[in-house]
Amino acid sequence: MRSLILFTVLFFVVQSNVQAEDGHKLWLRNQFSGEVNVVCAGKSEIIDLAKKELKNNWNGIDGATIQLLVKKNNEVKGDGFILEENKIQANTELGLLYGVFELLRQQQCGQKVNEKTYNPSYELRLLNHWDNLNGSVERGYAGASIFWKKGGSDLTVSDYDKKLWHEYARANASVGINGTVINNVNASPNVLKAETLQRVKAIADVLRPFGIKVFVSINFSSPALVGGLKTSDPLNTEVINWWQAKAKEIYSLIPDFGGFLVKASSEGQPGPHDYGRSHVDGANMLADALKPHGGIVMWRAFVYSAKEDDRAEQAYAEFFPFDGQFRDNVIIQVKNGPIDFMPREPFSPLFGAMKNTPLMPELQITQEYLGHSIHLVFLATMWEEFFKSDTHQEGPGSTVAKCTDGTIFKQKTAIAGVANIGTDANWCGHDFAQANWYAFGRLAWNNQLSSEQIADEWIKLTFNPDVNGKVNFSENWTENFMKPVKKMMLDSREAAVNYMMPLGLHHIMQAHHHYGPGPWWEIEGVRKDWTMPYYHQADSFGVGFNRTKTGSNALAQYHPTVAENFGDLRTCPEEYLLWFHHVSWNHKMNSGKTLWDEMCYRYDYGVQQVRGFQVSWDKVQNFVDAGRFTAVQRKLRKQAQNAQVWKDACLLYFQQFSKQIIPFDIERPIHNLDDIRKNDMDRP
Ligand code: GCW
Repeated sequence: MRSLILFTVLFFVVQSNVQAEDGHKLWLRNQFSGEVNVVCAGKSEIIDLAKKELKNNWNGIDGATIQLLVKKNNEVKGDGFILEENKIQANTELGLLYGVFELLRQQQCGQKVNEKTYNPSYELRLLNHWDNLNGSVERGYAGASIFWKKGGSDLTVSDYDKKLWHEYARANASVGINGTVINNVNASPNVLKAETLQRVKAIADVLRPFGIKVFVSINFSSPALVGGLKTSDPLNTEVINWWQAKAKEIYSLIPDFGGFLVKASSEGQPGPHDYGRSHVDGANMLADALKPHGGIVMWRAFVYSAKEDDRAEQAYAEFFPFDGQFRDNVIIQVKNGPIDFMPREPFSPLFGAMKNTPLMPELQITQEYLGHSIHLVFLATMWEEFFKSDTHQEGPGSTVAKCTDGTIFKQKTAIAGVANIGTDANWCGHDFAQANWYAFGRLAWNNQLSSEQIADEWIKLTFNPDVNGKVNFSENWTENFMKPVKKMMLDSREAAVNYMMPLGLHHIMQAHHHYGPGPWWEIEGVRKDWTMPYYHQADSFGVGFNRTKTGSNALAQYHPTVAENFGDLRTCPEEYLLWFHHVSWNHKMNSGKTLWDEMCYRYDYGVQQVRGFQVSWDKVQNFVDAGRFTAVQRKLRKQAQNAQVWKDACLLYFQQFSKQIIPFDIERPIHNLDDIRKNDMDRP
C-alpha cells in the first residue's frame, strides 16, 4: 500500500513537470535562485525590474554581492554596459537591465562571466507586427494577435492583456529589443482614431519599464479616410496640419512614442504617388510632424513600380535617386533581399549604395516563405550570411553589417524583424521558431554573433536539463542532446533551400498562402511579376532569370566588383546561379554534374536532410519533456511530407522543360504532378 502511495505521488510529481512545459516561458525558464545582494543607489521602475531579475534568477555564487551603477563612460554606447563579475555599469538604467539579463544568461549557460563592454550594433532594435486591428495576423502562424482583439470593436484592456504584454516585454528586453510596431504595415486608418490610441497608450504603458517604445504603422490616406479631409496630398496645408495635430495628440498620450512605419505606394497601399508626389514629399511631411516630439519615420522601400520591370530592380530604382533628400528623422527600411524574403536572396543593392540616407534592414522572423510554423528552420544562418555579404561600396570589407550599423556611415542605425508571435501558448507556433525571435534580438544587439553561438545559448536556455536545480550540462547531455540538436538547427535553413528553391531559384511557391510549391502558377490577366514562370523562366534550353547585361541588367545596381563577380557564370556563386543567369540544363556545375542532375540531387538531398532531422529528434526523446518532444516530432513529420511534395512537384515540373531523366540513384517521386496541382495538397 505504502509503495502504491509513493508511486502515485512520484507519478504526479513527474507528470506536473511534464505538463508545465508548454513552451510559454520561452528561453526564460530558469527556476533556481541562489542568494544575492544587490547594491544600487538609484530607484526607478527599471531598476526594480533589474533587481527582481537578479533575485529571482541568480545562478552565481550563493550570497554574492553585485553592484549596479549608472555612471557615464565614453566606451559605452547607447544602452550598452560594462560587465564585471560583481558589477554592472552603464550610462542608462536600461543599460543596467540589459547587463543583468546578459549576466544571468551567461550564468544559465554555465559560462564564466565574460568581463567586457557590451555595446549594441543598432540603436533601434524593433519588432514589426503585421497584426490587424481585427485580431488577425498577416503571415502569422501562431494564433491571433497579442495586441488586438477578434473583430476589432472591443478595445477594452483586461488584466490578461496586461499580463501577456508584460511577459512579451520582458522576453524582448532579455534580448535587447527596444521597440515594437504594433500593427500591420497594410495599415487600417482606424489605428489613429482617438479610441484606438487609448489602447496604444495602454500597451505603451506596460512596455515602457522594459525600455520598449511603441510605434504604429499608418495609412498614408488617413487624413481623408478618418480625418474628414478631401485629400491626403502631402503638400496640402490642411493635410500637413492634420498630421501635426495628430502627432500632438499621440504625444500627449504617449510622451515617448517612437514614430510611424509607412508602407506607401506599394501593393495597393495609398501613398504620395496617388497625389502626384514623391516618396521624399511623403516621408518628409510626416517627419516634420513628428520632429518636434522626437519621433521618427521608417519609410519602407518595399515597392513595386507600375511598370512590370524586373521586380528585383524596383526598390533601388525608386529610392536611389532620392539619396540625401530625406529629413534626418527618416530611415528607409529595406528588406534584406531585392525581392521578398525568399529562402535565399542576394543582399539588396541599396545597402551601401545610399550613402547619405540611413537605411535599416528589415528581416522576416515569421516564416512566410519558409514553411510557416510547421517547418523547423533556424534563420540565424541566413541572417549571418546577409550581414557578412560584402557590398564593396566603400572598398572590400564593406559588409552589409558595417554599412548599416554606423561603422562606415555615421548615421542613425536601426533594424527591424517581422515578428512570428501570436496567442499560441508557446508564442510562435513551433517550439523551435522561438529560436528565431531570440536570434533576431541577439543579432540586432550584436550583428557579429555567430549563428552557432546563438543556437548554443538558445538550446541551453530552452532545454535546460535541470529545471529544479542549478544548471548542470553533463557530458552526456552535451554529446547526445546539445550536439545533434544544434547541428539540426544549423543545417535547417540550407535544407529548406535545397528542397524548396536551390541554386538561386526563387519565387516559385504557391500563390497566396506561400507554403508549398507552385512553379506553374499563373493566371490570365495577372501582372507578370506576380506569376511564378516569370521568375524561373524555364524553357527547353535551361532555367533561371537573366539579370546580366543581356537580360534585365539588375546587376548594374551593385558595385562593379560585385556585379562582375555575380555576372560571370564562372565566378557567380552557385547558390545565386539561377538568380542572375539563365543557364543551360547541360551546364557543368562545380560537382561535375549537369545543372539538371545537380538540381535533382539538391532537391533530393533536402528531403533526406529533413528525414535526418527526424532521426536526430527521435534519438533525443529522453532529454525533452513529453509535451515539446511530441509537438516537434509531429511537425517534423509534416515537414518531411511537405519537403517531399516540393521535391516531386519541382522536379516533375521542370522535367517537362529539361526532358531529361531523374538520375537513377535518386528516390523516385511519390506524387503525380497533376495531383499536386489539382489538389493544392500541401495547403497547411
Ligand atoms: O511578402 C509580402 C507579403 C505581404 C506583405 C508584404 C510587405 C504585409 O506577402 O503579406 O504585406 O510582403 O512586406 O509589405
